[in-house]
Order: sequence, then C-alpha cells, then structure tokens
Amino acid sequence: MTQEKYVGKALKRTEDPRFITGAGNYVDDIVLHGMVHAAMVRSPYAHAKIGKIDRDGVKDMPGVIEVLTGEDVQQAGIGSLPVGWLLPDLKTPPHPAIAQGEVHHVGDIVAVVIAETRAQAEDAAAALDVEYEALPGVANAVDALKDGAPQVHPDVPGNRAFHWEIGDPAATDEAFRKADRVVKLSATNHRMIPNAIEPRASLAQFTPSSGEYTLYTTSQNPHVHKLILAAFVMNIPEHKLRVVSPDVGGGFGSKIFQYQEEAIVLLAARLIGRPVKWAARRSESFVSDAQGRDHHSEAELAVTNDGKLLAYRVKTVANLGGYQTLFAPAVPTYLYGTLCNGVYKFEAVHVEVTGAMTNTVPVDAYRGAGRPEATYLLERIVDVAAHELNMDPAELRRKNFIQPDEFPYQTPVALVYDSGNYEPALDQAMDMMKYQEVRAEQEKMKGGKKVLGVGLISFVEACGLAPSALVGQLGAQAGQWESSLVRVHPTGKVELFTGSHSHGQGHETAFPQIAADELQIPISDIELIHGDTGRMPYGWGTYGSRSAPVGGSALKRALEKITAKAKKIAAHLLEASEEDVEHADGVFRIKGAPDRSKTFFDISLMAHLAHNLPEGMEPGLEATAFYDPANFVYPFGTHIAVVEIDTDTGHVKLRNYGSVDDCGPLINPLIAEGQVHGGIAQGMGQALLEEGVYDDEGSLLTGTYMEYAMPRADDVPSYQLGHTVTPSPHNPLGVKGIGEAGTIASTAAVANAVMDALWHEYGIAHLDMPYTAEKVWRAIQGAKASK
Ligand code: MCN
Repeated sequence: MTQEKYVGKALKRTEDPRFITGAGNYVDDIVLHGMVHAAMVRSPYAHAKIGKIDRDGVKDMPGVIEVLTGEDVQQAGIGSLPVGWLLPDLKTPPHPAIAQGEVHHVGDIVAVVIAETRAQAEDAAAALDVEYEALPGVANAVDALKDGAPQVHPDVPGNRAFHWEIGDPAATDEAFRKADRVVKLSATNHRMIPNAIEPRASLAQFTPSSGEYTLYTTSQNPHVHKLILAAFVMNIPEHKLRVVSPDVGGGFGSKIFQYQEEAIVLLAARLIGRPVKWAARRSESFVSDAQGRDHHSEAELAVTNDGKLLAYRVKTVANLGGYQTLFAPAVPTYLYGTLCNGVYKFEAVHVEVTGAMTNTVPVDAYRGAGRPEATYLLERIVDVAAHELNMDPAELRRKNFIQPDEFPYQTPVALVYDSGNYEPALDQAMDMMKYQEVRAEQEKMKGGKKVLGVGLISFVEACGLAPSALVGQLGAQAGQWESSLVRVHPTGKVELFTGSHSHGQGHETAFPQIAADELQIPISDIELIHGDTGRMPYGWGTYGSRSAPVGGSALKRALEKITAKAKKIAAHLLEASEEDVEHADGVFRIKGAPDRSKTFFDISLMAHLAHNLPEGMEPGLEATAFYDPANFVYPFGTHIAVVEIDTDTGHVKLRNYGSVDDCGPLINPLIAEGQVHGGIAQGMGQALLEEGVYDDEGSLLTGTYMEYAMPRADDVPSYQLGHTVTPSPHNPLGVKGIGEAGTIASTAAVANAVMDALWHEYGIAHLDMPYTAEKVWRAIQGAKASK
C-alpha cells in the first residue's frame, strides 16, 4: 500500500473544530478551587508623581481581600521587568511590576485590588483614591528628543535611549556623489495598537508545601516567560515555576513579552495563599499591551536617470514609549535597519536609528516587527523615484533586483540572504493581477469622479530567528534554537512535543503532517503537545515566523532519530542487516522481498516490550533533538494592490489585492494561505484605517473601537494568491516562514496604491498613512487649490 503524503497537502486544521464550537481552553476558562480576582488600578495620567494611595478607603468594600501597591512589590523583592536585547550605550529605565513614585504612561499600574469576584475587584479598583501630581509629558518621539522636552525618566538623559547605526557611511556618501538625482522622503510610520481576539489573561497558583508556582498565561513563548519571571522578576529557582499557555486567541507579537500583571498575580497568589486571576478588559488592552511601529524617518535614495538604484540613506527616530519591554531595542535596530536593503543591489546603505522614550504605552514587536517599517519606507521611496523618473514602478524594481545566481547574497547591512529568485514572483503577480490592463484602465479613468491607483511592491524579509551565536553577538540575551521531543507509545501512537507555540498558526495540523511523512503512519495517530513548560523540553517559542523553519526542523531531526532506531529494530526482527532494510510504503521491509516487513506498530511494541531487541539497545522509542539554524531564512514576494478613490469624498476602496509569496516548499498550503490572508488584512488596516493617536502630552485619544478602526470583512476584497518555491538551502525542510509576510508587504502595497492614484491625478508625492477619507479629501482640495 502506498503511504499517503501529507506535507504539501491542504488539510483542514484539526484544531479548528474545538475553536469554532466553543470547546477551546483559554486562560480565562480555567477555574481553580478558591480562586480570587485581581483588578488593576491604572494611571489616567501619562506622566505624574504618585501621591497618597488610600488603601483603607476600599479595604472594607464587599469581597475585598488585599490592595497592593509599588511598596509591596519593592518589599517582596520583585525585580524590574528586564530587557532581553542589549545595544551599546542602551539606557534602560527600571520597569517595576507596580509603578513606584512615578507613572510613565496612561495605563501604568499604580495599585492592584484582589477580591472574591471580578466585579468586586473592579468596583474597589474604581473606588480607590490615588493622589497624583501631574508632570509634563511628551508623546511624539521627535519632540521628545528636542532640547527642553519633558524628561520621561531621570536616568535616560534627553530621552535618548540609544543611537545605533549600520552600513558604511563613507561608501554611502561616495555612491550619492555619483547619483544623477537624490530622491527624498520624509515619512511617519504611525502607532499601531494590537488587537488579538483574546485579551491577555494570567492566573497564578502557589503551593506553599513545595514552594511551586503555576502560571497560566496568554504567552507566545511560555519557556521564555518562565526563565525571565523566575530568574529576574520573582527571584525563585526556575524549576519552581511552571508556565502553561493553553489555547491562546492570537498574539501578533503582543504576547511575547513579560508583563507587569504576570508578576503581580504570582506575588498575590503567594501573599494571599489562593489562586489569583486577572483578565484584561478590551479597554485595558489598549493601554497595557505593547504597541507597534511609530517611526519617523528621513530617507534618501541615490539614483541614475536610467533607473539604477545606487545607494540608500535612512535616519529614523523610533518611539519606545514609557518603558522598554523585552525586544524593544531590537525591533527598530536589528530587525529594521538590517532589512533596509530590500531586494535591490545597492552599492551602499547606511541606516541610523535613535530610540526615544516618551510618555506613551511601550512599543515592541507587532507582527513583522521592524520589517514592515523597513519595507514600507524603502518601497515607498522606490515608488517616489519611479514617479520622478517617469518609469513604471515594476520596471524600476526589475532593473535593480539581486539576481538568482548571486545568492547567498551579502547585503551592505549585515544580512546574508540565503536564497531568492525575485523576478518570477514579480512576473506571476503582474500576470495574475493583469497589471498592464489595470494601468490602461487607470488612464481611462483619469479625471473622473473615481480614480484608480496601483501599488506594487517587491519585498524580502528575514525570519526563522536564527543562529544563537549570531544573535548573541548582536546583543540578544536569548538563544534562538528550538527543541522537539517525539514520544512513541507501545501501540504506535505518537506525541510530538515542541517549544514552539501555536496561537492561531495551525501547528497542531502542520507539525503532525511533517511527522506522518517521516514515520509513514496515519496522521490521526499523531498529536502535537505545546504550551506547557512542565511537559516539554526547553524552547524559545513563536515569533519572527520561526516555528516552521526552526521548530519544524527540530522536529524533523527528532523524527529522524526515531526512524533510525526503528530501522535497527526492524533489521534485528527480520534477521537482516540494516543496509538491506528500507522504510517505504508505510513499513520497514527487506529490499527486494517486500513480503518480509515490520509495521511501525510491530516495532513500537517491541521497543517497549524489549523481548527481542538488538544487543545493548535501550528499550523505548523516544527522541529529543535541538536545532540551531545556520542563518535566518529569507521569504520574499511581490504584492499588488489596486485602489479606487472617490475624488468627491476622498474615500479609498481596496478593489483588488494579489500576492505571490515564496516561503519555500509549503507544508500546508491552506494554512500558509490563511496566514497570508490574515497578514494582508492586518497590513491594509494600517494603511487605510488603524492609528493609535496620543495628544501631545501622552493621553491616548483612540482607546476604544469607536476611535480605533479595525479592518472588517467588507473593507477587504477577495484576494488572489500565488506562490513560487525557492527552498532555503540550510534547513532540512527547505521552508521559510510565512506568518508575517502578508503584513510586511501589504501596508506598503496599499500605501503605494493610494499614492499612485494621487500622484497620477494630482501630482501629490507623499502623504502619511492612514489614508482616511478626510485626509485624502483635504489633500485633493489642497492640490486643486494650488493648480
Ligand atoms: N507554513 C507552511 N509552509 C511554510 C511555512 C509555514 O505550511 N513553508 C505553516 C506552518 O506550518 C505554520 C504556519 O504556516 O502552521 C506559520 O508558520 P511560520 O511562518 O513558521 O510562523 P509561526 O508559526 O512561527 O508564527 C509566527 C507568526 C508571527 S511572528 C505572528 S506575529 C503571527 C503569525 O505568525 N501571529 C499570528 N500568524 C498569526 N496567525 C494567527 N492566527 N494569530 C497570530 O497571533
């Protein structure tokens, strides 16, 4: 019987029935005996000194058990939440679990009320009287760096947390001297607020007899939570903390980091001696989940009149917010600056980034983390150049692509791209989207009530984070390998354990697909277990689209150990030499004598019964592997957006969207497409709708869905998706990540489409996102008035 192939098959996700029938098990679904509830008292001020906190005023309210403040955290020896990536001269202000003395952003925690029920805790939290002395605040990062700006933290002079650069400034100057033209772009990549379906939640339990804690929390990387919370925050031995992240309803980057609330429930559970749960209200998420993007950049592109891109120079100010969370310093530097080369063959690139503290919610990784910002800026300025040179944007790109025979390709900004072939993706996307016909239609519609814009971008991204030694040299306080344990039970049923975490990415389907092919058994015999540090070997979790290339590769290696041992057992049972045994068609059999075979069940059973094993072989069939990749992986592609703008109202409609992505061989095309679908919606949301807005001093003006516009189904068209396959040469599956590609590409594609329309119609070179009807209408009125 021929064994069914699973990798490459568009299987429906096996986890979905439990999600769509309400059978998921999320943190807030967990109820423990004696559990009580925590409600956070959050600062309404962006910057203020904390005065008297009247705990006694609420202690007699119904159900109230305890009120904790910064003093309690200090007395309990709870450490500051650490930063996990160091840069030279990085200034890192302390980040206590509960603010001590001063608050630094709206939503900073000043006290916590623990009560019998959630309602009682929230009522008392609302009633708690806290005195504040307001201090001047600053929200805009460029303003924060100006002389005389309000000082956010005393130990970060001038609010300048770091200055970082990459690339060769002299070589860049030299290339600029050769240019016929310097194209300039001053652009803001505005603040994004993450909105996973499931708000963050944490539940802590403390067992006094053993001194052990269990933390159920909405994490993308429970092992990292365990390491940091145990070793740096709670100051307890790591083996005394078990972190469980059961079903998690989306993260998009915002659930990578350790948050104040996690330390608070751990401390409260110990002090009170009962399990303590906190679950965010959506309005809390707006002021407490780490936010995204928020750059202001000045970019310059050196070009020749015939369309050669010579060099690129970027100066960026990155807003870090009121504290630095786990990856904050890495996002606008190593994840952003190193990607500024894009898909082009530049002679030189130079990027400078200044990180500024402000009185806003902290900024950290948000799907794509630095790479959407780099792609947006570069692909926007390449379009401005195309417009100035009067060249077709597709042709300008094609002319400057790194060529397929130039890989591995050393860029001027540190990265070595592993493999790529950019032109076929561009061609396929142009064909699929009928690019030339749309351009003709655009000409036809010129001057009408509705006008068209076409946005085309070609991108590359670095994901599958990555060699531990390299990221260590660059400042990461973490390893970047992944582990997998494969446990075969006597009956041949298999459990896969991974340090990766699935919170919407479909690992429970895709990982068993890899295993079913390697073991040649039905996929229904295999189950993936993840998200519990008490059950699996160490791992570094899910972010930077690393689960398939790094976690999947660790799994492949562990599976290979299983099949190697199984083959030895089969040879022994068949009384043949190992070289004469092949693993094919779902059995281990003697080459040339297919009737002499052993099934996976026969072997699993014998491995456990151990009645007849090769001499010296240990019983059991279980293997662990650790995989540390040799490089990042570099997915790429071309995305094309077509927008229609109503010139009377300024309303922008995304009419068509097509993408051709290359993430190497697809493990599960349905899942990969789903990832691209969600990613496109997230990226177009930034271009057209979403914007986190603060007033000058740091009050959040977009703290609810009334002001913060998330994309809805009727904002997006039906996408057209295609792919090319260029394997990564350095991992055993050849796969590259796909989890962020849609978001990395689509913001730039949609932005270019809007600006393409406004350039063709009115000669407007650039507007900052989001392209709301009002903004577009005003720009059109301005352009008409100045004609
Ligand atoms: N895959 C595949 N073939 C490939 C590559 C990947 O079939 N060549 C599949 C993988 O098997 C996996 C999925 O695609 O099931 C995504 O894999 P990968 O690109 O490795 O990304 P991760 O699983 O590491 O997910 C992380 C990535 C990131 S960084 C963010 S942010 C993000 C994203 O995934 N957050 C998400 N996608 C999300 N999707 C949902 N629903 N929710 C989130 O919070």
